[in-house]
Amino acid sequence: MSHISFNKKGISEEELLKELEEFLKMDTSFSEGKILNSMCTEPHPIAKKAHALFINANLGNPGLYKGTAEMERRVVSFLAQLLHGEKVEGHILSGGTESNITAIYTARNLTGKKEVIFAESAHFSVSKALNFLAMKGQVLPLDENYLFSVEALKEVITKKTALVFCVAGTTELGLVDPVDEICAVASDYGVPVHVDAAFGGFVLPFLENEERPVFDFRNEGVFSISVDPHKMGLSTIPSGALLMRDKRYLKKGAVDSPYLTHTKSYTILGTRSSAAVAATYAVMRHLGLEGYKKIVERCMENTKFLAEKVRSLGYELVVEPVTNLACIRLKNLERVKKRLEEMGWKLSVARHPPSLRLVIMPHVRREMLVQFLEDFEAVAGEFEK
Ligand code: 0PR
Repeated sequence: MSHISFNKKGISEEELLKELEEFLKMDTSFSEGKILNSMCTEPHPIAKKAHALFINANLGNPGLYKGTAEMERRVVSFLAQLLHGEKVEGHILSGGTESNITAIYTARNLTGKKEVIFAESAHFSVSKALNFLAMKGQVLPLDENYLFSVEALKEVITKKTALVFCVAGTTELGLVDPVDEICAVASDYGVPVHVDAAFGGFVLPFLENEERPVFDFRNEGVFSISVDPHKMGLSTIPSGALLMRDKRYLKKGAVDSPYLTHTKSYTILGTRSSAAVAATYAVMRHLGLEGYKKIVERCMENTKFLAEKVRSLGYELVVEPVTNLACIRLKNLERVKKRLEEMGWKLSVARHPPSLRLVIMPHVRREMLVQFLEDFEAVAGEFEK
């Protein structure tokens, strides 16, 4: 880490801005950065404006920020409508990690039980939650389609299970677990189901595909859903949301906060950066359902374009993309990735199964993909053939 002394006198704004410019150059920009490994994207300009306007807001003390608190209620209501749970309640949190931890915490408090069942494809925030909460995990292997295995669930679920955790839009492959079948099994044991739609929550509602399992509150067994406006919702960071079917569930984790304007605190964080709540409200109001649909459609067209081209070059995808994510099987995965990274591409790999993972977010333009495909053809041609 570089050492720089904390000067006695401050530096001028001009000098400081120059310094900041340098730091900005060191960061990767969405517009020029060849970023194919991020589930976040360039926030919508309206989100950035709203964020700046509400930079002081702190929903840790909502009585002082009544306007921001009202925006939070409205965002929760928009998300509830999007996910077909008109009466559900929730909070805007810092992202998928906090939402998942809160969901697991609430399930533990509600059931008094300690075991969470999840599949290998679940995001690593589940492991953090289990660790913090001193709970136990039952990790299921994936089925032959890389999905949560309902058969494996039947083998391990008992009345002692606190929660079944599944995903709509998995981090690695972008797949949707069979939430309806999972709910059917869980309900036989009276076990609640959490759906992590941190990524898929702003994608799946805008896709027309009758065959896809219904992942949202239309399934009676779905207890809670995580959905992140700071991913495909085009809001600013930090913006996640946790929705719960029943208000009573939300109260389960509440503690007294006697000296605040509201005397119960429901969220893990106390002081909460709430500018992103304003940003989420702004972008959702501004884009509306149709605006999001267009953005998601463009991402899906680009994903399909990429998939077809990759296949025409003679390579195989792990699965047909369900959301805007494509993974390519490669024999020399690490070598191909390294060489492409040397060419400036920002890439990641999936582990289940090992493959080159490409996330086609709104900042990924067609021209960027064409350029990537050219580089990929050359590099893979060298290492794979
Ligand atoms: N649930 C799912 C399904 C996720 O994919 C993620 C994050 C989370 C929960 C956790 O969300 P937060 O990171 O908001 O707490 N998925 C990406 C990942 O960890 C996030 C990401 C975003 C990674 C931008 C890289 C990046 O540049 O891989």
